[in-house]
Amino acid sequence: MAESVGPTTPIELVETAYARYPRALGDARRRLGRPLTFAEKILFAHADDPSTVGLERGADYADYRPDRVAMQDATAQMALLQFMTAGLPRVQVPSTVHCDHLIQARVGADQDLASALDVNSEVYEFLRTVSSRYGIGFWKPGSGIIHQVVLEQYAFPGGMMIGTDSHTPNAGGLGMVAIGVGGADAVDVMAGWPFNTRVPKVIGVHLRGSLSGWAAPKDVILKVAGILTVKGGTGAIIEYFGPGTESISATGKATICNMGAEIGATCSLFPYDEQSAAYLKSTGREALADLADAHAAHLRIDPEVPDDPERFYDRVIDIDLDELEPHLVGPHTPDLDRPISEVGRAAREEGYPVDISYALVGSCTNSSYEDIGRAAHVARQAKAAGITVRSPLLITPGSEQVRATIERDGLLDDLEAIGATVLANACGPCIGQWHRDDIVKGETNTIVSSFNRNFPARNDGNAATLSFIGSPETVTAMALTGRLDVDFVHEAITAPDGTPVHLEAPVADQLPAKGFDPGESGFLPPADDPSTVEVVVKADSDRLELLEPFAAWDGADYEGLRVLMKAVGKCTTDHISPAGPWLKYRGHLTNISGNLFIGVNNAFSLDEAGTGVDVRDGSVVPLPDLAKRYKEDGIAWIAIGDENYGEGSSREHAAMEPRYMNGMAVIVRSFARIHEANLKKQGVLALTFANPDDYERVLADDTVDIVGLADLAPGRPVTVRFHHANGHTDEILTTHTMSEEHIAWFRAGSALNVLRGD
Ligand code: MIC
Ligand code: SF4
Repeated sequence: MAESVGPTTPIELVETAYARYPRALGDARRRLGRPLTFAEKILFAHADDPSTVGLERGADYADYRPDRVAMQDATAQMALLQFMTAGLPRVQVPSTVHCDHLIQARVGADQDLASALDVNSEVYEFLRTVSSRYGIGFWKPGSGIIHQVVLEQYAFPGGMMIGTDSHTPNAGGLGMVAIGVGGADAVDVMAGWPFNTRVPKVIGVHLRGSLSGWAAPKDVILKVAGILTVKGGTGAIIEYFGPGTESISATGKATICNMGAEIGATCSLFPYDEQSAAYLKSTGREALADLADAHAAHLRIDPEVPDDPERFYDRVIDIDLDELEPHLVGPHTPDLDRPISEVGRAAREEGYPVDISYALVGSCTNSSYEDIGRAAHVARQAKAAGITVRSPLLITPGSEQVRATIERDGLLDDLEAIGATVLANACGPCIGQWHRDDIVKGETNTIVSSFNRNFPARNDGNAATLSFIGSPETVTAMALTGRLDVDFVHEAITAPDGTPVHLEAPVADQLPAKGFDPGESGFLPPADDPSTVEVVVKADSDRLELLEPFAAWDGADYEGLRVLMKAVGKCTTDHISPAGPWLKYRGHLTNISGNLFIGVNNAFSLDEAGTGVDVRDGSVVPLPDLAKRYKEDGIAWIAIGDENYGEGSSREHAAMEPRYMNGMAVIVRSFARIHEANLKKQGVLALTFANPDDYERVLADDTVDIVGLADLAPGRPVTVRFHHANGHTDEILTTHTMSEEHIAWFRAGSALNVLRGD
């Protein structure tokens, strides 16, 4: 029987989790024969069996028992459509759904929310009823972005959760191993199965000194992103330690953990400290703070670790917070980082438009009370000097609790006084839910935001928009100057009357002195009697579609496959299955497959992104149409990817769509973690070139055989034959990360088929 789901984590759940620690850590110390990092403590305490769980980081697969599952509306639809087919009466682990992605930013909070409720009513009704029916807690639209709500209500130090969103690691700011996964992983856990993943590596980031001046928590992660790059954290937990951690608020720590997703990290983690306790108390969880205090030794690294960090971590990075400058990253990738003082020169050299067309503060990453407070301090200074924004400034509060509190404390007034517009408590422009009509598609322009991702076309659907990311205070200051090339940290900015104004470094309370105002409650508990709830999926709906199981493998090698496309360079999930206008089809596999690969730069038809060549007649057509043609004609195909293929989102649509459209394998130079897992879950072969240069051998008109499939085994390479049109064949070795269990998914057609016993 599942535990109850309420608007916050019950203390009993935390007590149960902590009760596992002494024995599990005993096992861990005995088996490893050394002191432990904090990540290891949480992992062992959540291992299905700590006495036998695999030890080899980056190699062994292990089963874990997360304490919670969280889903957001855009991914919950597919996750719950899959869960429904499992035929279970209710979820086995406390789970919640959060409605945040489907609200479009157009005019401002109230109107935008009202129109979202109207436009998405069918989907919200589905999510509400399916939650009610299966014992899942439901957070209504307008209650906030999943990760802020989780931090405020559900996260607890030393806990473990999974969430169907790549920024789930936000909860690491409160000392939780919180991992972003695809919906199929969430289905396993909700069905009572363990969460199976590779034992992560652990990267230690030693923070010295303390943050001051314009340097914000955001700048810590921007700096780390610059060091590790977008794939440097793949397969690793990034664990922060050292005295510098204590100078960062819990929400600031969450910002850092949140954006660890941008460097591919499995999750990021801060130790439990006084800041965590203060945040728990301020958000009404005093008893939890007391309980964590009583278990504090379990909720941080062992004291021996900092003396010899190289012994415990796979890699150690050292950052002196005293020397940290504010940074800006971008465009187009979150690891292209520069201190503010160098942005002007870069803009001149690279030809970035210096006028900023929009400045945006908020998102799950940076919308805390402290974030808005620091932005508001900049705004107050501007107002006093008679300065208003030169670039339009949009603010998205992270949760209803933050919104109500910043309104009560006058911080929203401060921002509105310089011309800011406040949007709904939702993802909005961060995920392309932005109705922007000041530019035409294709127009190059510069925007700055405090969000976490800046892939092409992400915010406004325009691949020519150059998107840069900085802290909320940096973005607010830039809205005032309206330019990329003003170093507001070191130089004066100009008031309308020509007076030079030196902006002081922002200061703000980390937590509201008067406590949080919860605002309007957005939580709906599940039904006491599930039989009273009807879940409706209309047969003719264009938003929702019941799933048909994928066919099982027929036991034969794959022969005569076509190469649908070969992605060149960055190919994120936003390239594979973009969000924005397509979010509306997240519950309808047939319809969303209409966006398959439309952002991809295909080596075979580089003139226009998202197109491919029909090898039968040489015509160049949009990739989703090509996939459809091939599927209708019974032609199976593969897709080829470059480095870090599938970077970004957890959306499993990026794996289900290829599968649904007859894609049999994806062969790449390297994968991003969640996407690779999603492909395997859906029965697609996820293969990596043993020799990355073999990528070059793949040609548009090849036919492809994947052989030896009956002998698939963990660690055994798979042979792929590329028959070129000139009669020559290249036999290429690929590797994979399939365990026996993953091979069983492949054979059955998908992990879901195994779960259902098909
Ligand atoms: C994102 O930030 O890209 C998203 C939208 O939140 C995704 C989830 C999705 O695509 O629904 C993520 O980060 O996982
Ligand atoms: Fe929403 Fe953006 Fe956060 Fe994704 S990154 S959860 S779209 S606010």
